[in-house]
Amino acid sequence: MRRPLRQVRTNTPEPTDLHPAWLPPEVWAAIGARRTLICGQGLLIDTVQAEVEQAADRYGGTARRITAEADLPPADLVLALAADLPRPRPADPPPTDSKATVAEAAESKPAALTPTDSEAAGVWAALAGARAELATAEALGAEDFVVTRHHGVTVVVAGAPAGLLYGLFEVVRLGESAFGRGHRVRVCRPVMARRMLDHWDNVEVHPVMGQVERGYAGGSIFWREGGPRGDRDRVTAYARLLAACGINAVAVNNVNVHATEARLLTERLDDVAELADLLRPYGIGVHLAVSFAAPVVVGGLPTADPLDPAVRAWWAETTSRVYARIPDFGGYLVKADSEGQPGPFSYGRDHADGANLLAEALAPHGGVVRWRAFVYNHRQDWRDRSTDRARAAHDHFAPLDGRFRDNVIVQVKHGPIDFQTREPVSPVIAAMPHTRLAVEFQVTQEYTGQQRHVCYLAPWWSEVLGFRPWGDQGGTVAEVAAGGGGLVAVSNVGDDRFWTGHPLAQANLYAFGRLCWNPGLRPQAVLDEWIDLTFAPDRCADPDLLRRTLHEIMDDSWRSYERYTAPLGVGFMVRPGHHYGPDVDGYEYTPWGTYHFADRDGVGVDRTRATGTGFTGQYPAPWSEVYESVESCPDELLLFFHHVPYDHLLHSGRTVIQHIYDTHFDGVREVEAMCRRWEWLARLVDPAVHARVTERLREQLRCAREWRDQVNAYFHRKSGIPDAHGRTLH
Ligand code: GCW
Repeated sequence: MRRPLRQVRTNTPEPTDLHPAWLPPEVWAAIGARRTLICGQGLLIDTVQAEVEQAADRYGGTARRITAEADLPPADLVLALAADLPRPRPADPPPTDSKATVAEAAESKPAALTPTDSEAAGVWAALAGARAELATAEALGAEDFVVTRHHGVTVVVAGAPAGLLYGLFEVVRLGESAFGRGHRVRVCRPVMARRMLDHWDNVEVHPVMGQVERGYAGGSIFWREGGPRGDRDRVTAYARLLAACGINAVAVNNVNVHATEARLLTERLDDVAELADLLRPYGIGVHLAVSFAAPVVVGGLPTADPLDPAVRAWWAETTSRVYARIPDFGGYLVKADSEGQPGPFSYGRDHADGANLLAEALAPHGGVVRWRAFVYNHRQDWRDRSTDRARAAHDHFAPLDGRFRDNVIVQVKHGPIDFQTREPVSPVIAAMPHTRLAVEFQVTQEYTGQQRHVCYLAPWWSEVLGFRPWGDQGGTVAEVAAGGGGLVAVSNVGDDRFWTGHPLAQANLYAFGRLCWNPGLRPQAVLDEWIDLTFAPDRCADPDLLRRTLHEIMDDSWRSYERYTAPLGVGFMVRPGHHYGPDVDGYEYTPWGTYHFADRDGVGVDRTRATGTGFTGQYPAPWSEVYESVESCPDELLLFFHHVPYDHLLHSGRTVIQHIYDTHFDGVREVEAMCRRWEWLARLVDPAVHARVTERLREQLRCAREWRDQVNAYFHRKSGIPDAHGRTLH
C-alpha cells in the first residue's frame, strides 16, 4: 500500500555540524516515504506533525492532520489520540472485519471491495480494529500508546499527546518492520513515570569545575560564561533526542549551586523559562537546582531556617512567581548539607524539615522537590576507623522515613559511596517504604573513564535495577523506583559535536532513557537498537561485521574497565580532584572517607557488624548475612565489605593477589582487542566518528596500561608476593 517513492533528497545539508546521534535522517525513511494521518490537537501533536512533515518532505510521503469528522484519505500510518479517532459516518465505506489479526493484515486486500474503495475502507477497517483492541486494553495513561496493524495500515493510538510522541518514536525505532507482515499488537507504557536527567552545568564557569562539573564533552549546551548560551537549535535537537529515548524531565543547572546559579530562581528566571519553552514541545519538563540558602543569598532574609514563617512565606511567594512564568515547571532539586552546600543542619533542623519546606511551597502548583540523599562528612579524619562514608546516607535518611510530604522525592545514588565502577546497591533503597525514592545513576563517566574510555554502562545499571534488596521473595530496585520517584541520571552531554565527546558514549545516554522506559530490556538489545538507529548497518557494506564488532567492543566494556582499575569493589584509587587515571593511595589519607586500607598483609574495608563499621547491618536479610560473611560475600564486592589477606581464596579459586594481577593483565588485553577491532570498521562508519573513537581508544589503552602497572606494582610491593605467571610487575 506504499506510494511509489518520489526522488529521495539525500544531500540536504543538516542545519548544524552536530552529529545526529540516534536520529539521523535515514531512520525516518520508513515513515517519510508513506502517507501519514495525524489526528489530535495540542502542542505535542504539533511536534508529531512537524516531525512527520519533515520526514515526508525528505522521503516523498505525506503528513496530513485530520479531524475526527473529516473525510478519511488513504493512509499507511495513522497517529491518533484515542478521543480523536475518526468514527465512520453512515456514508463512509463500511469497516471490514475488525478482528482480522495483525499477521493477516500486512498485505491483504479486502476481497469484496473495489481497488478504489479498498484503500479508504482499509483505513476505516484499521481504525475499527484499533478501536476494538483499545476497548479490551487497560485505559491508556498520559504517556502510553498502542501500535496495531490492520488491513495494511499501521495505527498508533495514544491517550494523550505525549503518548503519541512516544508512539511516533517507537515507529521510528521499528522502521520498515512497523509496516511489515506479522506485526504484533503492542501496548507500550513506561515503567517509570519520572525519567530524568540532571545537568551539572554551571552558568558561570567555575574556577575548578569549569562550565560543566564532571563534564567530559566540552561546554554546556545551556549556558556559557555567565549567561544563556542561546543556541536554540542545539537545545531543540537535544530535546528531540531525549524524547526519542524516553526522557521526560531535566534539571538545567548543577546541584552545587553557586552565586549566579542561585539567581535562576529569581531575577534570572527568564533564562530558565526560555529553556522550558524549547524543551516543552518534546514533553520535557524543567527542574531547577536551588540553594537551600536562597532566602538569605537571593532573598535578603537573615535566615533560611525551614521553620521560620518568613522563610516559608518567601519560598511560597518565590515559587508562585516561578509557576506564573513557567506553568508546567517540574520542581526543585536540592543538594543540602553535602560537600559544602547549605542545608537545614545549620539551623538544627533535619532533612525532612528542609525538604518539607520546599514541598509545601511547590504543592499548590503540582511540583515536586527532589532532595538528594548524598549526605556524608567530607571532612572526616582518616585516622578515625569508626566513621564509614558508606553508612552516611542510611544513617541520615532511614530514620526520617514517613516524615516527608507526598511531593518530596528522596533521590538516592544507586550505591552507598559514589558512582564507582562496582558498589553494592545502596541500603537506603530498601529502608524507606513510606517515602518516594528515586534512584540516581551517573551517565557522565566521572569514575568510569570520563568519556575517553569505552564503557557501556547499561549492563551495570541493569544489574542494579534487577537487584532484589529483600532477596528472591521481594521486589527489585526497579520496582522501588517505579513505585516512587523513578530514575534520574547525571547527563553526559556537552557542546561537543558528538554530544558526548566519545561517540560511543552516546549509547549510555540512549540506554539510560530506554531502561527508564523499561528496566527489563536486555542491555545487548538496547545496544542493538542504538546501533540500528545510529549506524544504519543495513546501509553499510558489511552490516554483520559492523554490528558484531560494536557488540564485541561495547557489550563487556564495563567489565573490562573494572578489570584494569580498582579491584573487587574496593573503589576509588583514582587521582584526587579530577578522578581520572590511577593513584592507588591518592585518597588514602584524605578527609573524603574513601579508603582501601592496604598494608603488607591485606586490603579492603571491614564493614561487618562483627568487627567493622557495621554497615552490613543496614541491609535487610538475606543481604545483611550474605555480605557479613567473608565466605558468602560475592567476589566482586569482597573488598568493599571485608579486609582480607592477599592469599585469601576467592570463589573463583584464585587468591586475591593473583586475581588482582590476572584481571589487570586481562583488562589491558581486552582494550588492545578493542583497538584492533575498531580498525576493522574504518570503512564502515562515518570517518569523523572513526577518527574520534580511534583517538580516544589510543588514550584508553595508554591509561589502561598505566592502571595495570600502577595497581600491580603497588600490590606487589605491599605484599611481596610474585605473580604466579612470572609477568613483569615493575
Ligand atoms: O561524585 C561526586 C562528584 C561531585 C558531585 C557530587 C554529587 C556535583 O565528584 O563533583 O557534585 O558527587 O553527586 O553531588
